[in-house]
Amino acid sequence: MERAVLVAVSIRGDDSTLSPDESLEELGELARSAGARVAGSLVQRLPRATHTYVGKGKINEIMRLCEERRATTVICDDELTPTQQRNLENGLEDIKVIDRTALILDVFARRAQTKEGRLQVDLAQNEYLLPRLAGQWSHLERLGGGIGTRGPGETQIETDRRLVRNRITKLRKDLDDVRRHRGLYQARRQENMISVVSLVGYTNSGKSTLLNRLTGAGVIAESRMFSTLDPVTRKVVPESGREFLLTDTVGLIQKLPPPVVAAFRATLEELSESALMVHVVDVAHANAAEQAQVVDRTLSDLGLADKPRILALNKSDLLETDAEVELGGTVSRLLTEQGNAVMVSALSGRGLGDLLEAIEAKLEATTA
Ligand SMILES: Nc1nc2c(ncn2[C@@H]2O[C@H](COP(=O)(O)OP(=O)(O)OP(=O)(O)O)[C@@H](O)[C@H]2O)c(=O)[nH]1
Ligand SMILES: [Mg+2]
Repeated sequence: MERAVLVAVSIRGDDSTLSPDESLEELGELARSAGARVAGSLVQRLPRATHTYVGKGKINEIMRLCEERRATTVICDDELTPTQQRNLENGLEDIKVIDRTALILDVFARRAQTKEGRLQVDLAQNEYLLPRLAGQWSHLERLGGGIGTRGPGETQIETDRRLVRNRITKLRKDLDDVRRHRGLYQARRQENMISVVSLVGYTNSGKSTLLNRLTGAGVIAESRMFSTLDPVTRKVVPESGREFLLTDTVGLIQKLPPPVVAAFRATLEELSESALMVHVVDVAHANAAEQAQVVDRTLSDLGLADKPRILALNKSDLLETDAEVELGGTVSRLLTEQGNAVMVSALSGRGLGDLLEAIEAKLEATTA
């Protein structure tokens, strides 16, 4: 198992949703989802961003920590610029340097199952790679200008870039084809006039578990991050009331890398075709409120702020056992701030009747 040291910097005045420690905790979960073992971690507060990601002096400290903990990999909690990546790699000698984006892409690559999912991840990986190709050949670029410097190095960069660009074009086209095919299904679905309800939420909040519980669909639900990458749709047949289709979606996360958003944009935008969104929140999570805020913001960015929405406060079974008093504040705030909130537990089944009723009522109101 790969042993990794996690590194985060906190730049004065940045307005991250999570504190550096909370963000590192999440990074640790991501690392474990990618099959790594967290051997140690380190946070540095800096007045401003640097070309080495951390401060110069910190590099030796990271080296020592890696030696002490027998770690071979350093994972940074932000997306590194190509320059930061190169400088950090030079400073850390034999230690592999990975940034948050590369880690998320790695987790995604492990999870993608359908053709569309694999194409999306492949596209995101290539988009991530393109601006970083130059860095890999920088030892030749650094020779400076003049005679003899337009040698094989530069040619190689050009060749590599062209190959990656061609691949990106091809992947975009393949994705379009896959989606057009799915679009046909959607058109048929709309002809049947059956409403589509989509589950949205932070990764690991319990969307797939809820889908399984309500529809008996065998969707993988695990305590790993990003277990769902591919939209799964199943029919829900309530004991009383109308049938509707329920769709699971990829989980969201803070600092979601731009290439990932770009690659998954079309899938996420399909949410606009659903009649209603159920925002699933893990109320038992210490950062439930922050996670809900990240989801709200992402949905707004996708132009979905006005889409009818119900808040499903999931994992309520854990509130009775864990520090309920402490969590109570967040929960009651979420409950009152957002009008349509229902306490549920996908695991125990608690509140699912109420959720179905709320969905029913909202569908009546929006499609009437
Ligand atoms: N205690 C408790 N655990 C739950 C509940 N709902 C889901 N879980 C657990 O939470 C973990 C994540 O559940 P998933 O359904 O995979 O979460 P998801 O939102 O689909 O996650 P991604 O697909 O990764 O975005 C699993 O271990 C579930 O068993 C619940 O109501 N109570
Ligand atoms: Mg899931």
